[in-house]
Amino acid sequence: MKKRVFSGIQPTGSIYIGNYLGAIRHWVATQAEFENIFCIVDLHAISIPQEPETLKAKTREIAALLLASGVDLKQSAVFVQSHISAHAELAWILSCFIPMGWMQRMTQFKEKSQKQKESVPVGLFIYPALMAADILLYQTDLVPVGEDQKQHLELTRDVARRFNSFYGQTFTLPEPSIPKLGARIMALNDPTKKMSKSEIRSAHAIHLLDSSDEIRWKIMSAVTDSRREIRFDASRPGIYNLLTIYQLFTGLSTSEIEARFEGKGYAEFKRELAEVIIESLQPLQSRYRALIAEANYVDSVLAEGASKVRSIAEKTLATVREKIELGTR
Ligand code: ATP
Ligand code: LTN
Repeated sequence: MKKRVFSGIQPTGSIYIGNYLGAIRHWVATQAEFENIFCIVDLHAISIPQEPETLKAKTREIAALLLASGVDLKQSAVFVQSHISAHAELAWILSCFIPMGWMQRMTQFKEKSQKQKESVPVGLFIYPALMAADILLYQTDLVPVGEDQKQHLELTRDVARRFNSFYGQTFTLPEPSIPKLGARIMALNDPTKKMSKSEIRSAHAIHLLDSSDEIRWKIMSAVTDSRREIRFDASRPGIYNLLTIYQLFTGLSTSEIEARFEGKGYAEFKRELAEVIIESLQPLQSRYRALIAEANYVDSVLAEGASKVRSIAEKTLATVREKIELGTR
């Protein structure tokens, strides 16, 4: 039996190369080995305010981008979180088994709530309970994510363990699968921060749908340092990040890359990096354009995805309800 993979992505902002290199590319690369479920997490997205029309458009956009990136519907199901109400129900139940202290330790919440203080929605605080529900509903073995999600995965395992110890074996304990390279792509305008969807400044991230000119401009204006040598040196975060991106797109080794740019300047390296990214994204972009023109097709893929996996989620939820003895039937 194949192991089951589950992962999620939010339909907010524009998908950028951090999401692609840290997550989506791995989903695609290993999909033949596993049984895969990929979820567009719109309930997570509304933990920060969303325009209804934008949310709808972004949900379709992400579905089309996943297909354009190579997600194969023969091997993987793609669906929208809110289409299966078991996610919200299990999230509530799990939130009753998660101590406040565990939630209060979540660094993503601390970072994201900093500016909002008292007006921060409760949903953003309990976001990890919903993520745990997503994963546990499908008896997931492996969760391929970027490094920023590691702590949420630990909480998921902790709550699964706690529930299992109260009620007997109910949930599979999921393992995180975090790539060795590319698990934390840094922002172009500030290489000390993670590249993020919530940051809208234009020189921050390269989006998968950026034009060639945008990509050239963003790479040329990426923050580096005043040194000259082009080396993989983690203490120089700007150039290190750009070299990592170059490596991930070309598949060359660190020594091959250092040799290639020996004696050359940052400008020359950046010019070549921009062309590598443009060329790598081009086939994806043209597949995307063809797919997004067929909104009905994309919607039907999502409807089919939900009908394919719904019974797995409902079975787990039924077991949970029985164990707790919720309701009388
Ligand atoms: P935000 O940055 O607003 O928090 P996000 O892009 O992190 O949003 P998602 O769209 O849900 O949120 O992320 C999808 C996947 O991309 C996750 O597995 C996440 O770990 C991964 N990811 C996000 N940012 C990066 C990054 N800078 N480097 C590597 N992987 C990333
Ligand atoms: N929290 C994740 C998105 C996400 C997810 C999931 C990832 C929601 N549910 C389940 C893996 C498994 C994020 O913000 N990147």
